[in-house]
Amino acid sequence: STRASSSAQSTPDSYIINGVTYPKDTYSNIPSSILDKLDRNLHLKPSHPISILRQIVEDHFSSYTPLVPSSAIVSVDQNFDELGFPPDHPGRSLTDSYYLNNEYMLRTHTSAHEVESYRKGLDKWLLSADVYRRDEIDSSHYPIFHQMEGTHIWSNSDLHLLPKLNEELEKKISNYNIAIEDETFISSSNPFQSHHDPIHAEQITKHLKHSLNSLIFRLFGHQANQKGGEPLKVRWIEAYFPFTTPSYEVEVFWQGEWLELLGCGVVMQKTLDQSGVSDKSGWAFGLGLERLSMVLFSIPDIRLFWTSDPRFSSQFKQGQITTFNSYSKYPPCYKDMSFWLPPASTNSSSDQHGASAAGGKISSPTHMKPFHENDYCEIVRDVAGDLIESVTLIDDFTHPKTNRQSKCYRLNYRHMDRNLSNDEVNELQNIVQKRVVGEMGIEMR
Ligand code: FA5
Ligand code: MG
Repeated sequence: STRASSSAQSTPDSYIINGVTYPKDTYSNIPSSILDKLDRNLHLKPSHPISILRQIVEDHFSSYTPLVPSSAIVSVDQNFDELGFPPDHPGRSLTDSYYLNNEYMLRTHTSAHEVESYRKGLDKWLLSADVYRRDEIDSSHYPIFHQMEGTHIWSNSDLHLLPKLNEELEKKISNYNIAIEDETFISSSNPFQSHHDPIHAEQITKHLKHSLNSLIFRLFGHQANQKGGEPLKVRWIEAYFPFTTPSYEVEVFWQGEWLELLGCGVVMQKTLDQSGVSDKSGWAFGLGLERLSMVLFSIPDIRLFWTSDPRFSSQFKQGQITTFNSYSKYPPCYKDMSFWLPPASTNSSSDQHGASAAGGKISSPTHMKPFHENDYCEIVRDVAGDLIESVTLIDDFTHPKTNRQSKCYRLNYRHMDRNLSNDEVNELQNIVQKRVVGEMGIEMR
């Protein structure tokens, strides 16, 4: 069975996870659908596509120490404060992250483990883990996904070695049929750190780019070469993270769209200072394993990673990137839901830890909370579990006289392993309706 070996329970007063009690407070917002999936560890099941990619990345960076943190629970300090997230960063809000209470949360990214890993004295490591974010629902978004963090730091007295290392990497990466677009430059919005000698900072940035391009060649090179002619398009763009500068994101062009694979940058001195390694400098990246798997294995729906259907699991072999053959899906069934928002509601949405710090105040857990799509989606997901395939806004209307706002969402249900009956779907839809009316103060149209 794929069942977790851990135990997670929610009582009215507390969460009890692997024997540890976390008292609930006004922050507590983890539904049972998420608790049930803690410690499923897809990234550690040898022939699961998420794990196959983890192993290939570990094999590529073979001199880096692989790390696996023991629990998805981290302190708010580890996930945000230590990394320099400002107090009003939107990623901290209750609509975007899962909190046990005001002190502990489910990590939203593997960067939460940077400080403790540097503290171990490791200069080169890779860390893979499940991460949790409240999010919309569609074929590429799921509230749990997997990241891999990688980093390389050097004693400042060794930075003079970098030009030689960079030359070797440049030689290695010159033979692949991949077109890399990089028009990024250093500017006041994406600067070197002031205490770094710009010559050293430039060499670290080069080593970062060469190392990741070489990983991308390793992952995509075979496919790009096979296609004959058409090079795979990869681009580097400037980004912002509170814990790196300069910062970048890497995207690949896939099925007509640019798909973001990873965020990265030169590690902020503050992170290294807190880790007790002030005399070191280097780079770090955070890679989304689902995104990469969907592209490399041609997996069309992110929920497939969680299925126990052997038609899925039997297709993958350790060490191999193969094309997934979609098996026939059972038919979908959709139902629309129209409702009026509570008065004076505003929309908000944000993802991405790189998002600018502007705007999102921590939402207070009171009844007159503004409508947020993530809250809506979470109730839908809590009721329908993996039977919900997508939730799409199909109409957004403001009454010209009363100024009241209404929305219509299309809820698309589908069972992965059998047909769903109309009665079954109606029943789910009714439960969703009751819960959103009761919990979100909205009114059905
Ligand atoms: C981060 O999480 C940073 N911690 C990355 C980082 C690490 C930057 C080290 C600098 C240094 P971001 O939120 O952009 O950044 O997520 C990183 C990657 O995770 C994305 O590029 C994407 O591949 C993946 N990802 C993000 N959100 C989702 C999602 N909802 N579903 C699937 N994959 C996602
Ligand atoms: Mg991003």
